[in-house]
Amino acid sequence: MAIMVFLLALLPAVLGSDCKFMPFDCSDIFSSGQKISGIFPIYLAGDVPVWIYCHMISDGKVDNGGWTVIQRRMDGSVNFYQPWDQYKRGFGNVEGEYWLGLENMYKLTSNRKYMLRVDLEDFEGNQAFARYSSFSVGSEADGYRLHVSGFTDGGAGESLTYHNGQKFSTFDKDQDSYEHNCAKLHLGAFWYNICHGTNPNGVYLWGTNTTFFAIGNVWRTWKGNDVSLKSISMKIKHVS
Ligand SMILES: [Ca+2]
Repeated sequence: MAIMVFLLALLPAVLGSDCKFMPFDCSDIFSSGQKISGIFPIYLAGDVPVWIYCHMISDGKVDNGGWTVIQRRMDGSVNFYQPWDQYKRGFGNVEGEYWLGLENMYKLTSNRKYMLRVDLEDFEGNQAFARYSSFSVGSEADGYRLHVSGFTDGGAGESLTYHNGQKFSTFDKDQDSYEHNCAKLHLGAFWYNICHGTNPNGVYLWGTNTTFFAIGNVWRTWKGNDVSLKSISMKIKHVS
């Protein structure tokens, strides 16, 4: 009898730990049956949740699945001209604009293989995307170096491979390949080279602006260096 009571008392704890759904990314959430985009917790280390926006696509094709949104601009509500520490840890609002954080990107992509999709929209309502079959971010010790390859054109053209192999740079941590500071010149933070083909974390300029060179959240091969986009979001999906 005593053993029975003991086992019954233990049951909730056992069930609790066994049954608690702790998805690592939006692919897990999609696989669990959640097919509607929205905000969900993921667990990158232990039982501390990281809240994230999942973009769910059910097309039965290559994009089918849950996409973990690592960066999102949509209304200019968040200041993306932030220092290294913020880009490392992440900032913004999961309901709207945010940067997931380089350390979280490293945790994700060092554990699983991912593809990347970048969705773009201009202020006229035109949409395009670019997809890359491989995406990962290196460790902090390696400057959170970008590894991206395998481009497929969704109408946006190819503006990101120029950044492959670059370390991440912010205005207070210049790791670009230029003699000057790309983050300061282009008012953003990115895997700058000399300096960029796209500037997703640049200034939200509400469309065309030619006053300063390429400071907006631009994607050069789609709308050029002067047209800041209405929305740009970077999202990754587990490749099984
Ligand atoms: Ca430099």
